[in-house]
Amino acid sequence: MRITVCLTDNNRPEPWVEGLRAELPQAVVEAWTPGAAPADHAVVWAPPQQFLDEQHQLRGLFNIGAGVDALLGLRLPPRTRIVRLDDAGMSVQMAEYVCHALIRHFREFDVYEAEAREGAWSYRRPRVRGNFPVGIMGLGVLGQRVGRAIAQFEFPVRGWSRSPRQIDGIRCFHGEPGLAEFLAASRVLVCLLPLTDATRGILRRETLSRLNGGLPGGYLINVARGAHLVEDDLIPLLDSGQLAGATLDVFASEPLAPGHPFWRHPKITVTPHASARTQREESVAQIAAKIRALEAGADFETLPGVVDAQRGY
Ligand code: NDP
Ligand code: OXD
Repeated sequence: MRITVCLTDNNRPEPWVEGLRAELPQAVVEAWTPGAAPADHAVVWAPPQQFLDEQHQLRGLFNIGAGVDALLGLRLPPRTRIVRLDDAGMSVQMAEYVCHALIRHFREFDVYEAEAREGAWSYRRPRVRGNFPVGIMGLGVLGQRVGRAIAQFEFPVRGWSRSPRQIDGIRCFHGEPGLAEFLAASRVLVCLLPLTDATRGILRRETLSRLNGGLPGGYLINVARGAHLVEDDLIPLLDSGQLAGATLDVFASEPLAPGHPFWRHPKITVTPHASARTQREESVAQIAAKIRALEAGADFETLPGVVDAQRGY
């Protein structure tokens, strides 16, 4: 069995090659170079089209992230199946990030930080958490973990998915018909959707204005993909007060350009696509276990994280 590793965006292939060699000693594992021998499986992040054109015999294309939008934009060999990371240490990080952003906003720690810098000793009036229902778009591996973490802080939690879901502690909505009600019932909106044709641009003036029953004071946390947000719609909503603020980890173009208005807007907090980083050791172990199962005769459909290319996630 041959495994090739092709990573872009500053991800070094060497540690992945070493890790996979240690986990799968019977396999030939190499970093991809143009013209390399065809492999049975590949471990990738945003590979170039040339890679897929050359590697026409691939069975498994193992993505070292959860989102596969970059892969679905490419022409894949006909029998290749995409397998994404299934949590692999990301959901707990996502829960930390979202809880931090939510609590920082709810408890007004950003205001305290600014006042402390001025040497000001002043209290904010306590807010009522029942008035801050949190809506999570996407109730998959990450969305459910985030929902559980938020519920521990006793915020009301709502969730929205494509198909109906029943999850303890989360009031669930689904599909297009459930979207308006979900948004109206949420004040803080967390986006944890995959980027697909159906979800691109879903965070826009019309949807964001529905938060909090249409009243001012909604808050956006986008940790999914930049293209979920119509960037030009956000600043007018913040400047008019319809939205109280936004924490953004992902952007239409990354890295965020130096002059982009999001950097300096007082109601926007920017982080550099850092909410949930791939944990290499855990991910190598997960991918190796899936390759072992396939080589032992398992069907792709039995593996967690196999992508349905039609659905787009
Ligand atoms: P999952 O595939 O486990 O979950 C996706 C969820 O989105 C499901 O609940 C699904 O609904 C729902 N969904 C998909 N399409 C629609 C739609 N059209 N309408 C309503 N709901 C929809 O994904 P993960 O939780 O593992 O990851 C989510 C995303 O998070 C990734 O795709 C990636 O883009 C992003 N991410 C960002 C990171 C970062 O560092 N910023 C790190 C990791 C991931 P259903 O339950 O019905 O299938
Ligand atoms: C992912 C990411 O999809 O890091 O895993 O964005």
